[in-house]
Amino acid sequence: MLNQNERSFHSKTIPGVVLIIEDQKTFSSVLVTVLNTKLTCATVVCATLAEAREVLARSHAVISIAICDLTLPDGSNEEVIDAVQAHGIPVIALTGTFSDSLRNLLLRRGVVDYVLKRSLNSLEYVASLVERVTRNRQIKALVVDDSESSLTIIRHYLARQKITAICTKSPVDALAILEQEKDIQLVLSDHEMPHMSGVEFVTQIRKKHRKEKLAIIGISGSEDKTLVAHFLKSGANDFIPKPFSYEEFLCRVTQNLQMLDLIKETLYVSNTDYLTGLYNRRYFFESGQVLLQEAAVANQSSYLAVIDIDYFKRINDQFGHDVGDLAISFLARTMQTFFASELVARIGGEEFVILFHRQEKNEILDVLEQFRAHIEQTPFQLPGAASANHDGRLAITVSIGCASGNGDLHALMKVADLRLYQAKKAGRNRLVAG
Ligand code: GH3
Ligand code: MG
Repeated sequence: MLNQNERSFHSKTIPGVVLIIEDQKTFSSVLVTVLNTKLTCATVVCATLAEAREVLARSHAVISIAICDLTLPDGSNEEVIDAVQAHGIPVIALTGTFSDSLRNLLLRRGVVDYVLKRSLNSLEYVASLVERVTRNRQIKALVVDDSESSLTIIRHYLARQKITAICTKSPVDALAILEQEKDIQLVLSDHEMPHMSGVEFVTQIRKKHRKEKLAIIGISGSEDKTLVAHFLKSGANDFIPKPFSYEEFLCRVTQNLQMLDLIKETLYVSNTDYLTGLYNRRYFFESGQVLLQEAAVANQSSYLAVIDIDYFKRINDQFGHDVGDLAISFLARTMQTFFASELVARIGGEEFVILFHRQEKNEILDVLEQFRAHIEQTPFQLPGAASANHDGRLAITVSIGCASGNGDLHALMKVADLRLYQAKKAGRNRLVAG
């Protein structure tokens, strides 16, 4: 089931402010446009180092990342980078020219990445980097390597990308860490290690953790040409040969994390109702059936409630479709509050369901009755001012059918639907539970 993090995941909002230090006005305004097309973010543009220093002194606490041109009228490469990094702010360096010595300097200085100011493509790359680094602040990686120097380099490279790393020399300890730290999304593993090889380590992980949720990258300096295939066949998502450059490491890690994001986004879109953010019909029937079968195996009955707004068509007719949508959203929010630990879904226009995890019948009927009364007594705010027709607020009522059963969700649904129909027929705004 999707958790709250996953539900709010699709947002492309960058928290804080993106600082752009760039003296060419045309370039900075195109950059701001590209950032705003791809992301929702606040930007501040400074044309000189002096201006940037002022902004940093005043507002460093809210600046989440800086994009720095390296050729400013009043400062050298290193001065620009130092001024920003002094506040612990990650730097993406922009450069018009490129040389090995500049690359070495930038990497020594610990920038997240450097980008050649060439085309629109490079600006889009900057936008994707800003998004990646922002998301990386939530990413936890597990690094396993028996070599202290490798661990140090990888930890350092991950820190540059704002990824938190948990490092260990022992794959056995790493498996235990994975059990404890449920939010690890990336594993980087060496191959030749005492007690367990990297390939064996990956095999062990894949017994419990799917590729779509946890990315594993094998890392090795072995001459064995078949090792890459071994890693991938055991369930690794990718492989980086040692020795590797920072740029290669960054690209591989980014690509793998982006793949996880893409899968998460796709899952979110296919399982969620767009208007309310609740689960949709498809998700409800798929995961509801599993929950019901699990309950049946444990010899427990399951309870299902079907909720439908009364005379909803009249709201649409009288106030318009938009107000109808507001009523649906209001009901969905209230359901999320009342039934936070249950499976709640919108399965039709104004029809909602709750599959209860709890077992106690009286408790379930009590909370459903409280919910019905709360909806009746809590008008929601209409947009615009009050008019002769209404006082600016609108109350709705709901009818509820509730049923219990074992194993078959469709059969349970049929009974709950029948009871909903009985609630409607008996005058609406009531609960019928058989
Ligand atoms: P009852 O009390 O018997 O449930 O009557 P009702 O008017 O609520 O039910 P009916 O089935 O007659 O009408 C439901 C209406 O809901 C018809 C449809 O146009 C509207 N509807 C369905 N989906 C949406 C939606 O997403 N937004 C809005 N605003 N209206 C919707
Ligand atoms: Mg209705």
